[in-house]
Amino acid sequence: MRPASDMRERAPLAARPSPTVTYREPPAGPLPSRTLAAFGFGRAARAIDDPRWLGVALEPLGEAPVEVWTVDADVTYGRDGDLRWSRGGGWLYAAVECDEADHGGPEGAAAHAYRQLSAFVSRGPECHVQRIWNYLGAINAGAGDDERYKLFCNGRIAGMGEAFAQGFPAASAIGHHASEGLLQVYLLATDRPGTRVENPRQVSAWQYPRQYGRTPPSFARGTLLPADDLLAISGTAAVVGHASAHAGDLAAQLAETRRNRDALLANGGIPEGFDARAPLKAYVRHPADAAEVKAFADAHWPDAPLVVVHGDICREELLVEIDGWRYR
Ligand code: 3EB
Repeated sequence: MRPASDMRERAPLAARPSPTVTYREPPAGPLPSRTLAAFGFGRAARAIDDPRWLGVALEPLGEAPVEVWTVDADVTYGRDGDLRWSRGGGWLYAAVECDEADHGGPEGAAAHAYRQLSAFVSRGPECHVQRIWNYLGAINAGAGDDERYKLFCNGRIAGMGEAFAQGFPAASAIGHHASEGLLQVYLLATDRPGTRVENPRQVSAWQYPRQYGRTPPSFARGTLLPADDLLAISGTAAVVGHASAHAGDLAAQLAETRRNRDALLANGGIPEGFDARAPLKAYVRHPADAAEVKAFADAHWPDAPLVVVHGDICREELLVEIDGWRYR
């Protein structure tokens, strides 16, 4: 329950505009004061000693820009154990990086990361988590309920706690090829609730049947941010109903993914298509497929900035997943 005073304060205030998300040349100097977070991709990315910087453990396939989140306010930031945070203009970025070896494996590490993030988010005004990213190694290793992704899902729900009691955020969960025990989780939260958007073509992930693991994945297909100006789009793949479609067929998976993305926009009341302000990220299981993925994106979303990275999708038969943002 939120205290009544909070409700009174919130009602007359308009939600503040969403951060801008852009792909840019790597910054030459320190991060600007209105940068909420900045992400480099892969081993070659320059490390910046700033809590707002995260070196994402996914190798770029082709161009390697830096992803920058900018808010319309000065940003404060700091560290708290293995958590890093920044806040400004009603927005909060928080990230945890940890080693599974310190937490007994993928389940314990996910529980640890989510507990840290939940506790931190619950302490401040920006307590509404809108979007979260998860990168773990060897995501498809292990059989049946012991597949590492499924263990991650068990730990994620265990650690979520109160901060996620109002519903799950939009999310991506991707396998990296850096050191196997590394878990990276980072989020965007804000001081007003957003609106979850599901996809009528897909069973909501938290309602997936038992065959996908003991714990259904805890994410929403998308979140419309509080100012109603931006849809955060979860990792989207060729899942129809709850089943994977077109196992092993990249072209068909891409077409199905596009239908899913279009259906999500339509259901969220967002104009169709992905324009120059709609940064997209494609996670590709086989680096040799990157060119076809890029050609598909160029054909259908020619204006949308695209980063392609080497990342494994959480179901072994899926070859590609695409997430991103769509400003109204
Ligand atoms: C799917 O639709 C594909 O576990 O957080 C997509 C986005 C997927 C997020 C997650 C998983 C997650 O089920 C997989």
